[in-house]
Amino acid sequence: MKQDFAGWRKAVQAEMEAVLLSHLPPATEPPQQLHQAIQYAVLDGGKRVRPLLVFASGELFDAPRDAVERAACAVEMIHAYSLVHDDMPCMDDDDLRRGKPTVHKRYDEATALLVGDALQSQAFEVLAGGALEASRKVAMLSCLARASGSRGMCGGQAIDLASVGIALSRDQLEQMHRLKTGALLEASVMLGALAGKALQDSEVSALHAYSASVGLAFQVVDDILDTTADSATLGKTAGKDAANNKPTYVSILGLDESLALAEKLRQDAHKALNIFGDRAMRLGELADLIVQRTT
Ligand code: GRG
Repeated sequence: MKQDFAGWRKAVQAEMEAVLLSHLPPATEPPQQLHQAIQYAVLDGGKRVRPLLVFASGELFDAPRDAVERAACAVEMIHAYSLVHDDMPCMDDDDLRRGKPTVHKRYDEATALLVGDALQSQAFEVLAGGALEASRKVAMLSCLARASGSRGMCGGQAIDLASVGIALSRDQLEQMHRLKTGALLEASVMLGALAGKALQDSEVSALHAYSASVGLAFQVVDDILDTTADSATLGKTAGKDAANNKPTYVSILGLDESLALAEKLRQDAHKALNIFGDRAMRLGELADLIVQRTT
């Protein structure tokens, strides 16, 4: 019998904690402060949504466990680096992340910069390792590089920084989020699949449609939680978007329409998975989690 979703999620999260630790330099290795700060940024925190997506699509395509773990580590390392840099004074200037002081507050700004830089390199080193055939690794490296660069997450962040106080249209807001948040979530789904058996074009299209819906849903829900939840629950400063005069789904559509949009995107994600039948159950459950989450 299949494990229930809560049990599966807990098991993957626990596995990720151990695997991330094994792929990070020991905190005792010089330069100790940098290595301690890297572990502080990555371990013991976060929902691990991206690794869960990698595991779910890896299981759907029968990918070897080591390749799934490596891909999940790589994407979580890129995500952790982005949070460390995003929190710095030159960007969002935040004191709280994952319920703890941000890296530049706990250590210092130079360390935070280096933590992000080192995590980005470490992500690609982990992805390049392991026993998977070279052509698959190249496809996966290229997928993650594209998703995290200026045509993906970094590009989205640049648009975000330039949009403070500006009235973005709904289309412009969507484009920003597709890059800033959606690109890495989509890469998570694709990396799990690329680590497994060869994909048919129809399967690639279905995964793209699924990821586009969950990627956007993730951000719509993030905007909703920013206005409805408190900092203690979120583990990060709530209400920042409004305080910083940043356009959000809630500011453009209002709360009720944003909730309805998140629900529509959840249903779209499920529809995209139809071609896989029951085998895509975990990806379906993750779409539900992404929309129904409270943190
Ligand atoms: C600095 C290059 C660079 C990029 C930063 C992702 C990002 C781009 C900034 C994060 C700012 C932010 C709060 C974006 C909203 C969506 C988001 C990525 C939230 C954080 O992700 P979660 O909720 O975090 O998955 P945890 O801590 O659970 O891993």
